[in-house]
Amino acid sequence: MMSTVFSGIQPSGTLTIGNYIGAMSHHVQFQEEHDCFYCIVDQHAITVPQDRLALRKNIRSLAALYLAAGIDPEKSTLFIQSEVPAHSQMAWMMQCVAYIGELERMTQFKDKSAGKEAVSSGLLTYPPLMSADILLYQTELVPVGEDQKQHLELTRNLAERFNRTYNDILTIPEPEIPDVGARIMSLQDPTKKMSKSDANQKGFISMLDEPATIRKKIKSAVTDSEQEIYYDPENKPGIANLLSIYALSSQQAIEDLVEQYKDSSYGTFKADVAEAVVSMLEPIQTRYYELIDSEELDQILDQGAEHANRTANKTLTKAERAMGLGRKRR
Ligand code: ATP
Ligand code: LTN
Repeated sequence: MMSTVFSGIQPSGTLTIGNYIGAMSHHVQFQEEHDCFYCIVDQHAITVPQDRLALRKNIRSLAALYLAAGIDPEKSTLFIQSEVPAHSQMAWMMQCVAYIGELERMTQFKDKSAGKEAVSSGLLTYPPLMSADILLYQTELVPVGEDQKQHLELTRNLAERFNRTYNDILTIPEPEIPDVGARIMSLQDPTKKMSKSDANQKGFISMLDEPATIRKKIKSAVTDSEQEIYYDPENKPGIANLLSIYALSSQQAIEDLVEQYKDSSYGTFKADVAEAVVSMLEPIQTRYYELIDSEELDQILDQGAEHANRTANKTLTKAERAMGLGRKRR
């Protein structure tokens, strides 16, 4: 059955292969069966300090990457969050539905604010904005990585609370979390998730890294002192992570790879993991460089914003009415 799908990615740096394997590749598959909205969430990115020129560049780069990875503007709506004002309008309303206590309990807030002195209030109210993103489109499915599960749970609670308190107008969304690849880990610390904002460049592979860089980063990935290749995320997180990356880059099963490499050294194995990643990224990078400075990219984003505005404003109007904002319209 065709469902409405919504997902967002922050333009906070060049996407990593974790973002691609855990999120973007699924977004591409979803558009074949569903009505999809994919949003570049620039307003989420400013919850932590951003350099304005870098942010501009990252927004455009993310849009080009989405398209290069296979998002088809004929099938999906690709747009920039700040170009659809309904997101911040609805976010304010969701902030008034959310309790401070439940926002303070979010793991992402705790992680990103820990030990910092100047924590923006936007970092705390980030989840109501994410809820607004999702709820404006009457979304049924939200494909995300494991780390976003808690925000999805909160979104469901806020939507139910809104419906109970005001009027039953919001669709309750379901998370869609892939079983394998939902959590690609850092190459330097395989107990931490791979993250594009990691200060240590060696921890992640960016989707735009050159083949030589990819080979170097995988070669220096932290593993263990054993010399045997098998899948055990608990005790061998480094090797398990490389096995996942290999499996998902080359569309093979982890068991088959384990069988194939049971007598190989870590060195041989790592070299092959690197080649699998290089081949996965090659066609995406080629298309990316064709798009990045093109007018076609702007046209697609203009069209996306127009369609998103039309759709989002319908829910926004209903929600404002349900809460009693503004004047009664005839
Ligand atoms: P940041 O480092 O800026 O916090 P991030 O790299 O964690 O960002 P997001 O923009 O927060 O990425 O996430 C985009 C999407 O990618 C989300 O759906 C998220 O769940 C998914 N994702 C992020 N990191 C990983 C990972 N290491 N493995 C699998 N999926 C991931
Ligand atoms: N919080 C998400 C990004 C995000 C999102 C969304 C994901 C913002 N709005 C709506 C799915 C649906 C993140 O940091 N990965």
